[in-house]
Amino acid sequence: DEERRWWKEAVVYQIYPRSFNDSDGDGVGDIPGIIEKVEYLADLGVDCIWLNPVYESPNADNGYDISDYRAIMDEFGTMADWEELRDALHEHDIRLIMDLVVNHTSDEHAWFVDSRSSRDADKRDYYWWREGRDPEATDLDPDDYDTPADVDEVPPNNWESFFDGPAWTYDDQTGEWYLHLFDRKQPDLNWQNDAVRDDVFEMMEWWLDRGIDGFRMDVINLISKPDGLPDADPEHDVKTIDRAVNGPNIHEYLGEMRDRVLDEDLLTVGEMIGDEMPLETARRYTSQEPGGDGLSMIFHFEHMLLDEGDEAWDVVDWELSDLKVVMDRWQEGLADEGWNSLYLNNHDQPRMVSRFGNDEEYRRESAKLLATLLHTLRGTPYIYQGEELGMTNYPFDSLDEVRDVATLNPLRNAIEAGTIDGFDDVKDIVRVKSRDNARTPMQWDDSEHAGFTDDDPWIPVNPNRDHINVEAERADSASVWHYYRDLISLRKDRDVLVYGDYDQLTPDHESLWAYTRTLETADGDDTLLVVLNFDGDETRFEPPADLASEPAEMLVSNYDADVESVETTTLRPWEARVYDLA
Ligand code: TEU
Repeated sequence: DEERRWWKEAVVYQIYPRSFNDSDGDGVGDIPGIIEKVEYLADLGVDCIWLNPVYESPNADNGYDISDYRAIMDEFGTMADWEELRDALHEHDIRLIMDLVVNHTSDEHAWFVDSRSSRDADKRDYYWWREGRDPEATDLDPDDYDTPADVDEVPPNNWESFFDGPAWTYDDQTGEWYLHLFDRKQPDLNWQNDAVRDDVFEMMEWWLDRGIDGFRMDVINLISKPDGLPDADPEHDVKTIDRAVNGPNIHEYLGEMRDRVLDEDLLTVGEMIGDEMPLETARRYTSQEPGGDGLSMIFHFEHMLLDEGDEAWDVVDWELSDLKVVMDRWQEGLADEGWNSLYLNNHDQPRMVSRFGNDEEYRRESAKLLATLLHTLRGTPYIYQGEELGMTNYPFDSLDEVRDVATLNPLRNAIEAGTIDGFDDVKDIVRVKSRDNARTPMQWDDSEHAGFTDDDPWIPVNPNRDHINVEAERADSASVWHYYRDLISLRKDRDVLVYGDYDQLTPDHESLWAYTRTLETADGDDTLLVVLNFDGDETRFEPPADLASEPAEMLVSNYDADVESVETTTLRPWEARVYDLA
C-alpha cells in the first residue's frame, strides 16, 4: 500500500515575491505584502507555499544570485517580517518551503569575494577557477570573449551560459577564468569541495531550525560537473546543458544531503533541467527507499520543451498527442516508485492559458480545463500566482518593458552582432516566450496598478487587469478562481485524486484526453473518469465499452452539464468533465 504523505495530498502555491503584493509603495512586492494576503491564500485553500528567493541579493537574476543565504533582501523586508509570515502561514495550516539556490551564488557573496582575491585564497576552491587556453590549440575565436587587450586566451572549454554568451569569465585580478552556467554574476559552486558541501548543508539546517517545511532546489541536477570539464561537441549539436546535467556525482551529493539534512516529512522538490530524463534516473531521485536520493518529487522539463524550435528564438506548435506521451511516460514511470509534480507554468515560463489554452475567446474555459488536468493527474499540483485567475501573457511592445536577464542578454547580444535590427524583429517571440510574461504584477483589482502597488511597479501591469483580477473573480461564482477553489477542496475529500491509479484512454486522439483514476477501497473501486476537449471546436467522445452507460454523476465541469451515466457525447470548446463513477 502507498505510504501517505502530506506532500502528496497538498496543493502548492508558488509566490514570486517581487510581483505578488507591495506593502510600502516602492513598486516592488515584499514580505509584509504577502502577510496581508495570507487570508486570501487560506480562502483559496492551498496547503503549502513555495516562496521564490527572498535572500540578500544584488538581483542580477531576481534573487537567484544570492549574496547572503541567512539574510533577507532589504527590498523584501527583514528577518522579523519573514518570521511573521512563517507564523501567519502556519497558524492557517499552510506550510512553507523555501527556494534553495546552491548550484551558484552571487559574485558578491563573501565566499566568492574571498575566492577571487588571490590564487591561494582560503575559498579559492569553492568555485571553478581554471587557466585559459592558447586560442591556436582550439577552435575558439578570442574575439568572442571579453578579455583585456594583452590577454590572448580563450576559456578552458567552449561551454555557453544558459543566459547567452560564454559560461566562463576572465578575472583580471588573478588571471584565471571562473565558470558560470548562468549570468557572469552567478559563479558556480564547486561541490567536489567538502567544505562547500559542509557549508551548504549547515545553511540548510539553519533554515530548517527556523521551522520551514522543505525546499525547492534550484537547478539541482547541475551541481555535479562532468570530470575534466570537457568541451561540448558543436558538430553534434551537444550543448552545455547536455554536458552538465545529472553529472557523475549527483547521487552521491544528494544522498549525502538526505543523510545529513533531510527527512521524509519535508517537501523537497528538485528542479531538474534538461531534455528527456531516463525514468530510472527519475526514480532514483525520488525514491524513498535506502539507496534512493529521497527527494519528494522533481520538476522535469519535458513538457516545457514541446514548443521549442531548433534556434534559441524559435517556437513551434505543440501537439496534444505529444503532451500526452510526455505526461503518460511520467505517470506510468513513477506509478510504483517516486512521485510526480504537476505544473504547466511558473516564474520562468509563459502563462499556461496563453501557451496551452486559448487566452482569447475561450480563456475562461481553457484555464479551467488546464486546472482540471493539473488537479486530476497523479501527483502534487503547483499553482503559480495568478494562474487561479487565468492570468495571461503580456503584450510587450518595446525593450523598455523587458526586465529579465534571460531575455535581455540574448537580445542585446543579437542587436550588437547585427543578427536582428531591434525589438520589433523579436517582439512576437518575446510575447510568447519571455519569462517576464509570468512576472508582471499579480492582479488584485482593476485599478491602474492592479492593487499591487501605489506607485509605479517595477515591471508593467498587464492592461487586462481591467477584467482579470481577484476582486472580479471572487465576485463571480462561475469564475476561474472559484473553480480552482472547488478543485483544491475536492482533493481533501477524495483520496482517489491523490492515490488512485492513472489510466490513459485516448493516447492518439488529436484533441481529446480522457483517462480514469481508480482507487481500490474496502467497498470496491472508487473511479473517476476525466474527459478533456483540448480544442476550440466541438469533439465527440465515445466511452470505452466497460464504462459505457455506467451510472455516474458530474463531479466537476466547466460548462453546465448534468448526467446520470457515461454516454457518448459532444463536448463543447475546451469542455472539461470529471465523472464520478463511485
Ligand atoms: O531556472 C533554471 C533554468 O535555466 C530555466 O528554468 C530557464 O529559466 C528556462 O528554461 C527559461 O529560459 C532556475 C530558476 O528557476 C530561474 O529563475 C533562474 O534564473 C535559474 O535557475 C538560475 O538560478
